Amino acid sequence: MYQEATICALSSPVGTGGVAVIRVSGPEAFSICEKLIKGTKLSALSSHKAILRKIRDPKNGELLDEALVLPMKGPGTFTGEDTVEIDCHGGMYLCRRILEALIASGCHMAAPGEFTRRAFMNGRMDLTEAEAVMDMIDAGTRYSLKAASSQMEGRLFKEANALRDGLIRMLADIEVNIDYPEYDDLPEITETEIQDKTKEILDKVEELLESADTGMLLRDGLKVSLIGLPNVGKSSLLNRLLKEERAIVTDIPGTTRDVISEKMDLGGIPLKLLDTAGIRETEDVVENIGVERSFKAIRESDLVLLLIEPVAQLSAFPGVEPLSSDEIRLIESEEDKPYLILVNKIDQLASPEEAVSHVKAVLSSREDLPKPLAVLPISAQTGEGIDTLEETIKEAFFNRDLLEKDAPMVTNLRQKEALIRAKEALLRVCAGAGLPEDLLTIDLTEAADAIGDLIGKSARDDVIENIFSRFCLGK
Ligand SMILES: Nc1nc2c(ncn2[C@@H]2O[C@H](COP(=O)(O)OP(=O)(O)OP(=O)(O)O)[C@@H](O)[C@H]2O)c(=O)[nH]1
Ligand SMILES: [Mg+2]
Repeated sequence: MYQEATICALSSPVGTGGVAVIRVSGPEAFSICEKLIKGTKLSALSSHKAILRKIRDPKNGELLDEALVLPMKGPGTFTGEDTVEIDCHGGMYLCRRILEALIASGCHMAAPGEFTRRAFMNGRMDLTEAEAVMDMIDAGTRYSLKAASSQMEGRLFKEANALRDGLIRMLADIEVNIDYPEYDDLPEITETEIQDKTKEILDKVEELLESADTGMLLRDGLKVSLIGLPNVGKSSLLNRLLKEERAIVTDIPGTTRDVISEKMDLGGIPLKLLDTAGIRETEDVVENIGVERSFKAIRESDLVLLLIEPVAQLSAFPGVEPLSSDEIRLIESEEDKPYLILVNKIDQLASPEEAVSHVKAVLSSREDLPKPLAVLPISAQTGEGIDTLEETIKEAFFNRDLLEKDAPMVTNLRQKEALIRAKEALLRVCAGAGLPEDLLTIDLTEAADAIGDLIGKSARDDVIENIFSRFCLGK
């Protein structure tokens, strides 16, 4: 078992509250806490049962608080170590005094994430489960929490671990054939079996990778910027989506000067909305900085909503273009960024469909322009078309099947990169069909290592162990 110094930390949020939780973990957890509750032998009490005790400063016996003390014997604890939780009153000064008393008695202040790191080191959880602990705490919407809690339950771990076991078994089979040809009672793995098995594992790795886009967006939120010329209704749309008057709306062009960023829960999915300054040439220094920031917001977002304000009854003005030259330039600046065109203020239009089809006609006549995901008519003022907008975003970025079923999901870049490494190695094995088996083992080992990295296990020792577990070499 991995053992270190005994650590302590405030596990509830910093600030004043009814109750605060101080956590102590490590080999000395019981004996250190006993110094603050003189006369109680924690190791003699039943584990996982709270007791009410007076907490005193061991230095001078000063009464600090009366608190619930919960001794938990390792390894059946979060960290795997002996742990004591002190549920004290939630005063900031009081908590500081208790922590100081613990430190004076031999504790170290825990580093960020240290309890979870210890849980991992002590084999209480794998790396993906450890990562999920933080994601669960940060989750702000239904599906974000669902993704984190299913990872915490070990869904991704179990799947990845099974794939890695498959690779290790195959490696062991190959090495047995190579190293001990004289043991002809051992099963031989054929080249076709290697290829079939590799393909099967590759399919599963690819399936996991397909979940990464949705999984990572659920964790980080989809960044959506609201872009357009001044006065088209960007801030009105922000307010409409948030269902609150967050941004200032006026009929004066150039109202929004800075980027306003707000989180939004879109039916269980996290979005990060960025309302920006309307884009135009201007002499105003402040507004110019705002415009620069709008372009930065475009570059940083996952999706751009380009709002346009159509001219009423366009057909009555044959010479008027539905998209201004500035708007065309904005579309050009999207490059390969996914974007939607929102024809706003349709409450003022006799025929919103006509406006939409005009915009579509312009876009299809311009081969050089990047195509939007859709052109949607909306009214930020009345709310018309907002449901369709929300559905369109969900459909385009989140895999509905993944959201609903409890499939394992990749939720961060580290996990994704490990799987990409595994995929590349497996593709090399497939491409190397016909090569001698010992050459294939290099890439199979790389794939097993990569999946091992995903869950925090190293491959080599296990391959050896697996070989030894099959037969005794001294025979
Ligand atoms: N009729 C109608 N008016 C709207 C609609 N959306 C916005 N407006 C009006 O258009 C004007 C500009 O709205 P804003 O939301 O401030 O526009 P903006 O794009 O944020 O403008 P800047 O911040 O200046 O770039 C305000 O008078 C709004 O009330 C709409 O759907 N219908
Ligand atoms: Mg605005």
